[in-house]
Amino acid sequence: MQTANLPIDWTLRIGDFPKDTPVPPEIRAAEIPATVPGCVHTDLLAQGLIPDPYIGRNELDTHWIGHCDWSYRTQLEVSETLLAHERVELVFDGLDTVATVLVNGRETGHSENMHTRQRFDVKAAVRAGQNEVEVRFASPIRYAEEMERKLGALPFTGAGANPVLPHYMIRKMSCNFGWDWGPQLVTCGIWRPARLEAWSGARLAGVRPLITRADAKRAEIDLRIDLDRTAGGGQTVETTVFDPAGKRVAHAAQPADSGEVRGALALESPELWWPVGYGDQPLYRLEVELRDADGHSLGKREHRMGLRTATLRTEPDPATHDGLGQGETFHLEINGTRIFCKGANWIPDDCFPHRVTPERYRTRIRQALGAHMNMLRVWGGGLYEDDAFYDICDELGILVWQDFLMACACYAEEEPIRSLVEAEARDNVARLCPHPSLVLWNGCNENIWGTFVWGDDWVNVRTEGKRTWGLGYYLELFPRVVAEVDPSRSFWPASPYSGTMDRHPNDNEFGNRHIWDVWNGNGDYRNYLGHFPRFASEFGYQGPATWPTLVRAIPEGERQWLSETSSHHNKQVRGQQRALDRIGDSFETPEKFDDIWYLASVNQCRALTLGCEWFRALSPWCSGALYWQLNDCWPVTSWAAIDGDGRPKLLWHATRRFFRPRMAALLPAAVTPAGTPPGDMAVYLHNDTASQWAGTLRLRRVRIDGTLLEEKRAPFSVEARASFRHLPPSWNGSAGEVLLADIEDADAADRAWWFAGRDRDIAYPEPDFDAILATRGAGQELQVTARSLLRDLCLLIDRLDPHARAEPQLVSLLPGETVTFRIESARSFTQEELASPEILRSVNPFGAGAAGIHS
Ligand code: BMA
Repeated sequence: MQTANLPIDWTLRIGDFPKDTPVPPEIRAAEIPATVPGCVHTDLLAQGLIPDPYIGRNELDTHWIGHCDWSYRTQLEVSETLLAHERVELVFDGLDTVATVLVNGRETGHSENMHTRQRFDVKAAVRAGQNEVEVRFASPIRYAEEMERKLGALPFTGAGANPVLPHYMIRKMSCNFGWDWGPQLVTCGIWRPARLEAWSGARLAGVRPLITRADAKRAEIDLRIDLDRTAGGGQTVETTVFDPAGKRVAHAAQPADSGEVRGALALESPELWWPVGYGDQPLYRLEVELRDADGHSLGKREHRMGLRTATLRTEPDPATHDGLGQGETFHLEINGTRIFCKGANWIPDDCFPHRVTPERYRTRIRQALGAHMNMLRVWGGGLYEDDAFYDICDELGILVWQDFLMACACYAEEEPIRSLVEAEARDNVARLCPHPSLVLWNGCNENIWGTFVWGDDWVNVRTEGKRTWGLGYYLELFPRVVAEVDPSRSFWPASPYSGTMDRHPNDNEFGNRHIWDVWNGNGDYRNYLGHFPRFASEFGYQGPATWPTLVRAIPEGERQWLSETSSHHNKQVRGQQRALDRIGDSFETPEKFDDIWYLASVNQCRALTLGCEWFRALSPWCSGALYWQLNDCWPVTSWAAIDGDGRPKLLWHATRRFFRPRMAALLPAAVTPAGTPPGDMAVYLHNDTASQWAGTLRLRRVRIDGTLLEEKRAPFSVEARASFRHLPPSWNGSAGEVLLADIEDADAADRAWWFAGRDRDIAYPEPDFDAILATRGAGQELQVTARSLLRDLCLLIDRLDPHARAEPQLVSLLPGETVTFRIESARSFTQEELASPEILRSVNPFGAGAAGIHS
């Protein structure tokens, strides 16, 4: 096999566009320097031909781009030796989306799926020396509209506050058309690497190591090797496995006489791969080499393997669960061990995904790890991510739930879509097969649920049966592809889904759930306590981007909560207003932008804290809490924990606590449907470790001025991987009182707080504290000692330096207690700067009387 990479430098030209498209004159005839991998938007941006769509409302001035055709051209030097091969192929790892490929003016390929790798035979078109390669892209918007006319419109949603476009009629990253957290930046381009490959006889097309057994004694690998071949024969494949220390532990050679060569490998006493928190992530190395009859190498592939089994267990409950009913389990087992999945949903990290480098993936996934997550769900309106994403998850022990890319729509099952979908599924299931982190394939995002609850149009599509709407993909095509290509992986038809079409797809007792009627419904986050999912794969609460990110995107004059630009940077319909309403559930709504920003951020943390503490408390009935969403793709107020510039929001800091392996939570006891009497509080202890956790609980009832009213101690003991509820008799707080549960354990000291009543009814004391700045090593520390009770204290250091970080955040203190904020920054701060009311904030000014609101 001989390879020639296509050059990075290309030229971009505009093609056809509808008459009234506002194409700037300087673009109409221009030859624009372009980069591959890349896309039209980033090429225009690099040349200063469009403004940055992430800033202000610039996005609106770029909407014309998606209505135009575009063409990319480059020159490629090809050698005689390369041409001498039997096959010469132009290989694109990603063409976005409706692309026609010409070599020296001759059409050599066409593709209509961004998500599928493409390989075109160009032998007859290429010549020795200089060649011209051109890729013509048709407007994705006009294509999708045309497809919708051809196949007939079906119900779909997703756009949020963006103009509505039929994202469901083209196999392209759906959120590119705008989502309720993302702008509408409909682009096209060669978004992944491209190259020329030449080969003779046979080519290694893919390697699928299926782990069929992995336990302390033995691991078994059903190895499937995919070959492309010409007429000739006589090749062999040679397989070698190296253990994590680099020692060769298995070797086999066999004839390569068909399109799929199968081999069985067995390893004794293997080192097992585990998700983070359950064990290590040893990675074996698999080498597969194809040789011709003379022993010459025809190509070699290397993959890392993690030896583990992964099974989704959906089995009938043997009995009713402590007042929670009887249904079916929905839990993941790795190597036979049940995992409580803690994590979030992943969306494309940039609207232009070629900008997401392996380093950026690593930073983001490390942030998930830092927040004690062990699972990410790659959401169906985005992408099958680059291999680098899964490589990093393999290394760090982050489990991946991967959606097939269908979201918030009914999908036609007719041609040409059907074949495109099948090829896409086959290609990606095969590509991602070697990654141990990938543990579940899921059919779609909300597409079954929609046909039960999103109005007559949706329900009719399902009940009338006149049209296909995608169910065949979720119940037949995808499971069949997974069974054929990678039978070692579990498959589930949808998120949410209850296991059969005879049940409501968002049932408590069966399958997985999306819990949106809190944020989208009556809103008050305390309503999470009324939900009893087996696995919550989505639930979320909005909060703004961090201050520096927001300031970068919203010009100074527009920094009011409901200004046009602030509203533009919240893509949910009435999103900003909704966030204000939600502040109003707990607080008197302030008027100052800064104050709203802070309270909206705190509110998001409180909501997800309560939700996640609660879903953990429901273990083992519940076995997963994946909130919506880990990341953002641009500067926006959204449900994310990490904003569009990659900065951790306060929610990230809150997550670091509520997903801790060992933690305490205070929640109302009267939350099971069977119900204990209302009013009492319970201490929930979560122990997500492999050993029993025992110690003493110190329970206190304190007045808001800090006076101790009651104190008791109780021993506790929580089994490994379990949650435990301690119910102190008639323990509750009346308004103006605070309950505290402290874990007196040197290794896992923790404290849970419960403030009786809503903030607006609590007469918090004026915040009173001493702050001392100290230098520790290369950094600074701020020690704050409370003189009054302080609630949700934050050091908003990135307001002083956009690159600075401080930890911890959201700390509540009793009078006399101290917190030390560790500061990471290239610059030094003064004590006055740090202790100023905009930087060191608590919610105290926003309680009853709301002294801080009008100051
Ligand atoms: C769910 C997701 C996304 C959406 C989010 C917030 O519906 O699957 O489609 O962005 O909620 O509304």
